[in-house]
Amino acid sequence: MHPDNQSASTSQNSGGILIESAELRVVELPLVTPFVISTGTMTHKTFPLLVLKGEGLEGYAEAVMDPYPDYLEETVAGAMTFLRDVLLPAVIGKRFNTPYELQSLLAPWRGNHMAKAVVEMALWDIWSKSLGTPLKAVIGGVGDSVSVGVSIGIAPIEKTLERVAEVVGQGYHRTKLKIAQGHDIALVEAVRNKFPDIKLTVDANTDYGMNDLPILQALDEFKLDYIEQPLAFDDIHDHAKVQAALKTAICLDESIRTPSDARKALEIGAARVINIKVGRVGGFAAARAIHDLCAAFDVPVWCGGMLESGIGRAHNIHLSTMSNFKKPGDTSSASRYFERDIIHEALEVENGLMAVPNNGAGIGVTLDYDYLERVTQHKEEMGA
Ligand code: OSB
Ligand code: MG
Repeated sequence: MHPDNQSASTSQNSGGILIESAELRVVELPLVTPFVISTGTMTHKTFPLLVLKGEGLEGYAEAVMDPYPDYLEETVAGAMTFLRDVLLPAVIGKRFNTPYELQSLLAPWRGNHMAKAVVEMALWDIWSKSLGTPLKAVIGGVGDSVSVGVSIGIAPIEKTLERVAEVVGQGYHRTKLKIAQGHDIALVEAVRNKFPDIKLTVDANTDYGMNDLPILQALDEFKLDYIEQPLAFDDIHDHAKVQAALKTAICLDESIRTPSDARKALEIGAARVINIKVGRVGGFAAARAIHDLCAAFDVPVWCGGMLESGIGRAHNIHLSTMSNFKKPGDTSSASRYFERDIIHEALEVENGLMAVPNNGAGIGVTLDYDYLERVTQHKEEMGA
């Protein structure tokens, strides 16, 4: 068990990891196909990438905010400022006996869970490397592979049917359809008619309101495993009303940014499934707390994705090895998104299973610095 939160020590005692310097980049990778959800279209994946360095080791993480606030409020530019001016100076030169010691340095700052997460996740990576241990072992996960599904972006019905046939043929364990106003009942009906037995879910990315209850009740007839985030990103309360009106489980994504959000949602019955994105909730400490809370409420969780490169994908896969990740996660093959990834290892799914990367300790993948340089838009070094 972890010790209580304490201020990070700068003393030179052995044990733990001394963070000596950091490298912060903005990376942009072209997507193989544009990804369309109710809030907009992505053609590129643009993200802050952080390398923490110390004692000859490197810890990696990527942040999941978008350039503009369309999924949640954080932005890449805001995160870069907060990381450069505040969070990284607080971390560089400090020794961490456990990643939990970071919490007291993050606590004074409001929100910005995605920016906090990138520091926290890189610290877990370098810390588990300092122990010579895979990340999954230090977060309490087990197993060599995790169950995976696919998230299918918004497209015409015929195109969607082709995509579903493809991913079902590839053996993915669950198919999630992105829905939006005007792209919902007929789409789900067509997919369900053609694939009567697949594990099927929908994700509205907040496109509906309480007035749309009839649409959600129509979707209730298609044996969906869950309906993800139908209502506003900052709403928990009304999701409880919708959940009470449906047989199908509601799954919350955007609305859960903290363990306290999860507790409130569980207490009022706003969701019967929760999507945990470690990059959305502020890191592994919060992800583990939400995971455990959900288990106590007998609510299964699954690992969401944000079209991450191999670095974020590796973190997500390790997270998914924890026991209450009982539903397939969105850690599908990297090649579905990117022609070329920024890591050396290929993260590819076989028969619906993604192997937990194990090329060394920590997240078990290695940065391809040659390619990374080519896709880096901006780079700064601190403390070197
Ligand atoms: O809601 O899960 C979401 C991608 C961008 C923004 C939000 C979401 C998604 C996905 C993609 O569903 C999942 C993936 O990484 O494959
Ligand atoms: Mg979602």
